[in-house]
Amino acid sequence: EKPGLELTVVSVPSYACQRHTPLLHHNTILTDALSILAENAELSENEGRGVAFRRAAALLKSLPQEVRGAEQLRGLPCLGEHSLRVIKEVLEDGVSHEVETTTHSEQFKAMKALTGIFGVGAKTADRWFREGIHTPSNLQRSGHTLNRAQRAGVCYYDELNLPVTKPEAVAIGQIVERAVHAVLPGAEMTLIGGFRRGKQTGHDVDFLITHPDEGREEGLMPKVVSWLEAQGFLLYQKTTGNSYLESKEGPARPASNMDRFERCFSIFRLSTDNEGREIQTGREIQTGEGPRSWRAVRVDLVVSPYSQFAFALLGWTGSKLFERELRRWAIHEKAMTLSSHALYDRKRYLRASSEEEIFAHLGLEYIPPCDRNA
Ligand code: TTP
Ligand code: MN
Ligand code: MN
Ligand code: MN
Repeated sequence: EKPGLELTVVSVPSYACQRHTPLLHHNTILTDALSILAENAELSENEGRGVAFRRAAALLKSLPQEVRGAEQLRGLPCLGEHSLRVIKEVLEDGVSHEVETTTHSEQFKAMKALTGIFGVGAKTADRWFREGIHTPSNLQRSGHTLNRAQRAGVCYYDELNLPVTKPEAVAIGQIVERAVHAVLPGAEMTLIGGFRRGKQTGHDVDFLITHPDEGREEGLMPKVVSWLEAQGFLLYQKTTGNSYLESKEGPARPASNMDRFERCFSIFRLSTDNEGREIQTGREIQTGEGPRSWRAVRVDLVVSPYSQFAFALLGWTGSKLFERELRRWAIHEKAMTLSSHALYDRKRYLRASSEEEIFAHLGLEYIPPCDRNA
């Protein structure tokens, strides 16, 4: 055996929520390949296959060293037959034939382009693809009736596919904070999603809003939205009222993984120069009519009651795979149910006022947000 190829890992736990997964890791070439296959499976609505590739990629992201040979993978969990085959191919040849074929396939390219439109999911995109629609411009020419979200999605297509930078996220945060404080003094706002995990860019910016006096947060979203609209900050918004039931035994267990918080999916109009009160983000948007001094940014807002805040924070920080693994750990290893609202040990509601307490209830080591990049 060649020296120096031995990984210094003795054993790696099999759930992503048991591991530290930093943003920057040592196996990007392998995880990029597996992510393409995961994405393709998800776009083909093959969820199980998608999760298998995501789990394999997450395992590699958590390793302390670069994998140089397949022999180093012996005894590691989460690597299915298919993922192992792809990994070996990339290690030996530098590329995987399946990944190359996928990236160049007309269907994959079209599905990515179409689901890249805000308001378009895999089902709709697939229907359009079968009709010969492969791009947003094909769609515009097709004469299909689009809903309000999709019309905004097509209108701001290029900008919404431009990564949101950290300074832009900070600038949006300042606007949301002003809105929240203007309509409800004492309300608290927290950055969640990828930016809370330390990402330097994102596809959107996510915020969680709450108030220390339980009940004061009720009906907060429409007020925040009205304030933002009056100030001209919103290009699009869709607000959904909360739909959870609560009793003295705690919040009801949601039937699905979708949570039931009051929320708003929106598109912000963010100034990119110093004319507005927002900070300079140093970016000029090119349009058909020439440059302009603002850009469109996707923003998600969620409101939670104070008693559910820790669960909402944990549930909305991600990554999506980390969340899925937490719920899987809870059910399969602890016979508990975890949601963004609550944790139940069979019938018993387990209270928590911090993420640390939730990890403790679950019998897990605390993993900080920057290590949840599974
Ligand atoms: P996203 O904003 O989709 O993802 P992200 O912030 O991790 O990555 P990106 O930089 O691309 O934006 O979702 C953030 C978290 O919110 C994710 O962990 C899943 C959670 N979430 C819910 O719990 N319920 C929902 O309905 C949605 C849309 C997201
Ligand atoms: Mn080969
Ligand atoms: Mn996000
Ligand atoms: Mn989001």
